[in-house]
Amino acid sequence: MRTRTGFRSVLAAGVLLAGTASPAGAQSMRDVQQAAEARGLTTADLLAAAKTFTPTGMKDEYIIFSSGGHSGQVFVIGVPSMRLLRTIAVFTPEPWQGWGYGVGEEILADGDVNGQPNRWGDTHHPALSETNGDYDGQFLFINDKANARVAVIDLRDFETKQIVKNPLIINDHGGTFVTPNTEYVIEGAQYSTPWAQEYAPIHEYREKYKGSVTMWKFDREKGRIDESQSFAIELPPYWQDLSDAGKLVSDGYMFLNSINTELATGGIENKKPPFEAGVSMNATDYLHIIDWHKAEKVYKAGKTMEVNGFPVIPLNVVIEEGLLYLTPEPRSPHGVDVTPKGDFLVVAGKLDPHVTVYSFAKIKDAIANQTFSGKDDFGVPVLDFDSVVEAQVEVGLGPLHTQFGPDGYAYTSLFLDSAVARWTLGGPYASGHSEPDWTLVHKTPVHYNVGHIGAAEGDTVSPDGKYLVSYNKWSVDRFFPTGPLLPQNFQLIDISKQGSEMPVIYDMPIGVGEPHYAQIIKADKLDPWTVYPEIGWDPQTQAVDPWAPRPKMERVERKDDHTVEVYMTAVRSHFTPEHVVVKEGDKVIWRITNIERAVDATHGFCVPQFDINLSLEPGETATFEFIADEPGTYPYYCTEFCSALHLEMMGYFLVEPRE
Ligand code: CUK
Ligand code: CUA
Repeated sequence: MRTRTGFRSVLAAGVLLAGTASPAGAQSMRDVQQAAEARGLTTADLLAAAKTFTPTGMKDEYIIFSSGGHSGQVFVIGVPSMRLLRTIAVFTPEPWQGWGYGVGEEILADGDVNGQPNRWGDTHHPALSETNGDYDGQFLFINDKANARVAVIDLRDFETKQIVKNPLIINDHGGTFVTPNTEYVIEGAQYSTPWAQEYAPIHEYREKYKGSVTMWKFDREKGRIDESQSFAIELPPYWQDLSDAGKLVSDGYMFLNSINTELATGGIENKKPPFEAGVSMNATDYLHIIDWHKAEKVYKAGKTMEVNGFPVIPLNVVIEEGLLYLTPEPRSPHGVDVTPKGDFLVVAGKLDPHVTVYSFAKIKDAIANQTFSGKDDFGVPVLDFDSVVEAQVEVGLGPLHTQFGPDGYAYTSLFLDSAVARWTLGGPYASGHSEPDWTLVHKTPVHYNVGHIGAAEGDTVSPDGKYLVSYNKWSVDRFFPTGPLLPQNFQLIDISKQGSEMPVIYDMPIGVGEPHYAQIIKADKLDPWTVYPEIGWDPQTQAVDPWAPRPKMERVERKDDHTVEVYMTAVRSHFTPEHVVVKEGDKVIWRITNIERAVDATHGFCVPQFDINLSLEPGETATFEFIADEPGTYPYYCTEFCSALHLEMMGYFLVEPRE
């Protein structure tokens, strides 16, 4: 709340500073004072502005890659300015980038679901590629929860290169996450269904419905997921949820939390417990502990079954080979996050005010000594809870997700409290901070209902601290009300100081999607191209296209009675050729190269009626095809205001009627 004290403290600070400055300095201090007073700003506000205001030309220190929720896209945001720099079109066509209107259609079509186009996605968990457990800035992966798809984005040009549809499952949620050297992109399932979209009545849930996690092999050389080297692991029909890969001491393992170990099947309309009650009936669900190094060996030894053409390690083999152990997780668990050294796993129970911290060393001991409290209904050994838990830390209501700082602090989002908790990790982390081990240190209120949080490099082996972003679900009263649909609110929190100083320093309304997780990478780890490496570059293959039109080779070429090829170049401020004449019903194969080498000299290209709309970045070549089935006279033109004579950058596409 703003009070008059705020104004007075601005005045006091101003007077203090003015007293020590030169006359010109004193005048500008008075200007600052006046401007602050006129807008009702406190000294805390001025300090926050000084930490975040980014004058023209100054670059951001960190870059956020945020999921876009059911917008199906990824957002790129600078920190600390909190400016939206770009959207990356992924599962959803996007006209500004020319994604899905002549270009990108084949990649989008690879994500078709049994031949049915689904031109949107529900993106939740972006994962940056890692080398030795640290972001390397090369690739970004993201899931689509709605249709269990995974996309690969190349960070040289921030464009989607591949979409793979999981052949086994309908939804995913426990992904994407990568192993420490990006050997695999992990995709945990969510709502159990029979394999491969088969029908089975709900009363056959226990027998026919499946849980799973899919290990997509990543080929870094090719920059693509290699489906032929990928496999899945069958799990009990729980709803596997968020997952994380082990690192350093826990490398070779992965951890998935789960809900609905009750096997609830809903049916409120038939007086059955509704899902929300049925799924939270038990006091605990199961953390899944999976040895993926061993699973990879089992897969390579061929101990798999084929489901819909995809290799799956069946649950009986999973158990026999000791690939999977469970251990209880309290009260509707949501996140599981591995600490930077890989030695602890933090699980938050949405209905438990504590986070539960598991020790990886204790888990290994319990597995070696078979310290089981029993088996689950499907025969999977359950590690004794007390034998593997290191600590339970009371943090507040509705804990969801945890991130880490460099100084032994952990941060947990509190959905119900609308706050971010700072607490201390124990053991080897104790030296980094002055508080006792495993203690809540501070809570910063956020606005409102935080889901995920992201700290700078906060889930790597070496977190940076400094900044944390609270990805809040609701903004309520924070911004001008844009009708009943309000933006979400990303709040930047300064975590550079220890103890209880952890202020919110910026609010960013995010009115383009409903993000879930986001990762924050140091900007200098990214090295994107400013123009494509050579003229005639095809971003879909990341290589020069031998067919790319070049200057002096522009032409319209009739191949046969029903096929015409167009070779076109674009440069400020003309397309060559400027007349393209075809006959009604012709198949038109149109190639176009932007031959510019200047940074940011992007040309757009559209052909009305035929739904063609491209963005051609400097050096880029694109090929699209369509049937000229509507005779007429169509101006094609450049859609990017590229030059003083941009409006003249056009031509006529003439479709002659056939007799
Ligand atoms: S989930 Cu959205 S707040 Cu999909 Cu990662 Cu937890
Ligand atoms: Cu090219 Cu406008």
